Amino acid sequence: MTMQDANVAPHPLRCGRHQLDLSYPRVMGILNVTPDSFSDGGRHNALDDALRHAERMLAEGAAVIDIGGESTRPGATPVSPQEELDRVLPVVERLVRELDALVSLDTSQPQVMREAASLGAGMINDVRGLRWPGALEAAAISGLPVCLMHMVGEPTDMQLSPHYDMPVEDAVAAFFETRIAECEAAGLRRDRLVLDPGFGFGKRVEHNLRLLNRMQQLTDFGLPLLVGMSRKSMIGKVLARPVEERLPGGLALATMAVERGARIVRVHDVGPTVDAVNMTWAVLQEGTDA
Ligand code: 7PJ
Repeated sequence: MTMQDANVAPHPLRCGRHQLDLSYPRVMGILNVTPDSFSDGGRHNALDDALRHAERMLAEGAAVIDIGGESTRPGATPVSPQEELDRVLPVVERLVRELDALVSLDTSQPQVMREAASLGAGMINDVRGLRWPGALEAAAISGLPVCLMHMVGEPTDMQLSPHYDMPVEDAVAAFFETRIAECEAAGLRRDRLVLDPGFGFGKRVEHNLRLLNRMQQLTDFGLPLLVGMSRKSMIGKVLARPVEERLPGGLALATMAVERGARIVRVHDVGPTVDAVNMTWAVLQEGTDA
């Protein structure tokens, strides 16, 4: 496959009242509303802070705001469904009403999916790929697009001893193959799916590097690819940088992901990533009529 093949424009995603044009790579801004979210240090817990932070990310060019109320950092303790609802729903409601933002929900809980959808959220982002009981049904009924992420294990144990019996990119592709079929069988149409290899979820640094390098083969599914590597430990491990010094590494990874076909890049640092992605895209489009 050539670079150009990976850049064939996928269909626009219908995200409730919004359309997400994926004919070029877009940036998704991360809005954590967890007390222990490692990258924001809990500073965005208050509703007003969250709103202001989202507003800034939108101004910097984020196409989507991804709200997460469950910490999925390695070793994190699970939150109760009620706690997650309490954290997340007021933020969804205000982002939709006051900013008319395209909101994505980073959740595995069917109840959160249902209530967020009824408040006007436009996308579901499930790191567990709709594997929790009731999640597949809730997502199917919502009518919203869903990001299916690959993860081995659970956040509590996934980084203890990640191991694959086959090349990691093949394991990820096999997971997508099965999961896409199961989604379709449950009435969730293929054209509502977005795929994410799940960097850092049950993967050693070698797995992450290999997966990124070979990610282009995942474009064979003909579905948009989303990647999340912002500030992750793969950068920390390669460069020996603490979390607040991982932006340059993250921009390099975002660039490589776009070159390999990613159409949504999920990051904390929206402004710098928008520039990196747009610059990469300009080079990739050189010589085409687009
Ligand atoms: C990801 C995510 C990711 C998708 C998180 C963090 C940990 N959702 N949620 N992909 N990571 N789709 O942001 O460091 O990689 S939470």
